[in-house]
Amino acid sequence: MSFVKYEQKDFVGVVTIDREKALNALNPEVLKDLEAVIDAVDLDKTRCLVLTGAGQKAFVAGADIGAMSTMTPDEGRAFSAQGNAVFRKIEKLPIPVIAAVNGFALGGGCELSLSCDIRLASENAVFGQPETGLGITPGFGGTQRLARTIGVGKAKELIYASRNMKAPEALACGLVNAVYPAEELMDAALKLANRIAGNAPIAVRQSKKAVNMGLQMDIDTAVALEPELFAACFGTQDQQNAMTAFCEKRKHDPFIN
Ligand code: CO8
Repeated sequence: MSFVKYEQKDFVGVVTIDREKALNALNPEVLKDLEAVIDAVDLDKTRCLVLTGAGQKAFVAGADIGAMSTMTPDEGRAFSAQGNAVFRKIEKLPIPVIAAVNGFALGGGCELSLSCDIRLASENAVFGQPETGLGITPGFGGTQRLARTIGVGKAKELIYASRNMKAPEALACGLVNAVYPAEELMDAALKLANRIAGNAPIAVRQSKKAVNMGLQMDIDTAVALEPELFAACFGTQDQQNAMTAFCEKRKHDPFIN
């Protein structure tokens, strides 16, 4: 039995962390299942993923505290490395990933959402890095991605003080793009995913690559990268069909590449 479910809905894949009794907390087995599901995504027929948690209460309430409570430093290092490897794999997927944050996204849960391209939240979502209150640092990328996403000062405050924030504050600081009533979240996430899936797949992938790679470079190197990724779109059937359709003032055909 896997703790992570996958459902294909046309060009969109829905990944659900399914360990509801423990509020979808991540232990090594759940991380292993998540990695297996991500590895199995058919990138020829999937253009966007939505990642969520099972149930009404939690996206992911963190790494499994019970499992961590008896870890030695070496075991802690291995667990941190395992989570970081899986989350980096999600971040580096060629297709966009939307986190539909349907409740608690604490510790490893907040970090998992940060490895996604876009976060949408339900009104009952709660974000935070409570690790210092448990005697540890964030260990699945939180010290890095939270600061890059919401700014250094705010990230340090949340981490040092182990202070959680509710959906409106997460929206105000740019951690999430939008907040919805819980019952509308999944529809909103699928609508956005389908809109992304309706655009030219190669162009979307090149755009993701440009933003993510560019953020790790100095601005001169980054703006030199952009023409390369831009150029790679020319000559695709999608580019030719869409631009010809525009010039001929007609609706373009569905994107195919
Ligand atoms: N780990 C294990 N079990 C959990 C976790 C968790 N993180 N969160 C919830 N659960 C379990 C509870 O133990 C409980 O199980 P049971 O029914 O068997 O007692 C069940 O889920 C339901 O939880 P609650 O009864 O506590 O539900 P409440 O609605 O009362 O509270 C909260 C919900 C506020 C989310 C509460 O459960 C909570 O505070 N959970 C812990 C949140 C937390 O601190 N998360 C951060 C963990 S640290 C982390 O994520 C580090 C990541 C990096 C790791 C690096 C590797 C070394």
